[in-house]
Amino acid sequence: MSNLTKDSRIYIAGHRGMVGSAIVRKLKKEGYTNLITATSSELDLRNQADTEDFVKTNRPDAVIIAAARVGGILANNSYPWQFLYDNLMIEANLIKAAHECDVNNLVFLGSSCIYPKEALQPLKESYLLTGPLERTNEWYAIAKISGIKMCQALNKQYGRSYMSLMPTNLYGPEDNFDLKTSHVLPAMIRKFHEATENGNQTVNVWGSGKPMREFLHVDDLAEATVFFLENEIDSENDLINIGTGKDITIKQLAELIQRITGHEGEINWDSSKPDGTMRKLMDVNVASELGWTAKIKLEDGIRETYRWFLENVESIKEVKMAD
Ligand code: GFB
Repeated sequence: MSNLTKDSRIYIAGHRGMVGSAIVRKLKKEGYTNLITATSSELDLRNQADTEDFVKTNRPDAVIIAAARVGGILANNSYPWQFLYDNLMIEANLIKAAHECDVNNLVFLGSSCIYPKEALQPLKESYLLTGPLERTNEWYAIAKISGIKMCQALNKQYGRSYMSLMPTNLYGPEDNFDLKTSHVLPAMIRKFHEATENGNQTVNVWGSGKPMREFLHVDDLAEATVFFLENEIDSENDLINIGTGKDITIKQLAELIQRITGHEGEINWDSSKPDGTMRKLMDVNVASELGWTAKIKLEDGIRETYRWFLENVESIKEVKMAD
């Protein structure tokens, strides 16, 4: 990556989602003036011809792939076809169009669920494809692994330097707060908030509370994306983990959010819902050796996200899939 100037043309695919909108905010803050975006009604990234036309017409100098079909454990488990097909098509169309239009800079965003379920912890980049995946999200994981491999194939065969960044579980403003499709952190913010409003009702949360998760504020990911876009990275590092290197149990997360929202009732664990993988802590040494580390502390990030939730509580959409 490199040779970008503040007037370089940067296409952010998925700019309305939590990740894409954070990247747009960060790029604007850094003074980039030529940002290219399209909503899903203007451009369906699953359509190859339309995606190629869009990239050809707009001639970006850089492409950031933040567009994806995303969701929490239940959505992943319930919609295997959409999570596999939509993500494969979005990535294949964008990566191919970028290559054919001779776009030099490309960042592909994935997820920590690409690593094997039983891999050693913390998860190093080199553990990719060393064992079976977690069943609740193997469809999404296989699509994201394919995106990494598409970038690596172009790097190997055509000398591209397309980069894949793998963030851990993300949260922040613009997250999906729909209780059926969301991830745990926004779901808990909403559940504890609503239970508190309704006289400290019991809060139902899923699984055993024992799994451990690492949480990264989306503004940290946006900073990492811009950092790796701007800095020339050795071709050996075309897959980089982006996380905090620290995790907590789901039970600890529930207690933290309970405290932040001021809830004074009981917590009930619904064991009919899946736990998913027991642990997926990122090894973040490669990113930190290259000069980037996460800055936002979990409690500060949750407080800020809760403020955003309160400001937007009326308009929070029922179902929000990234576009
Ligand atoms: O965040 P989450 O949905 O996804 O769930 P994953 C994390 C853990 O929180 C699981 C528990 O053990 C859930 O059972 N949990 C407790 C809850 N209460 C709730 C709740 O109210 N809602 C939700 N959603 N969970 C996803 C993958 O896995 O993480 C994706 O499915 C992707 O592919 C994403 O990798 C980052 O962390 O298990």
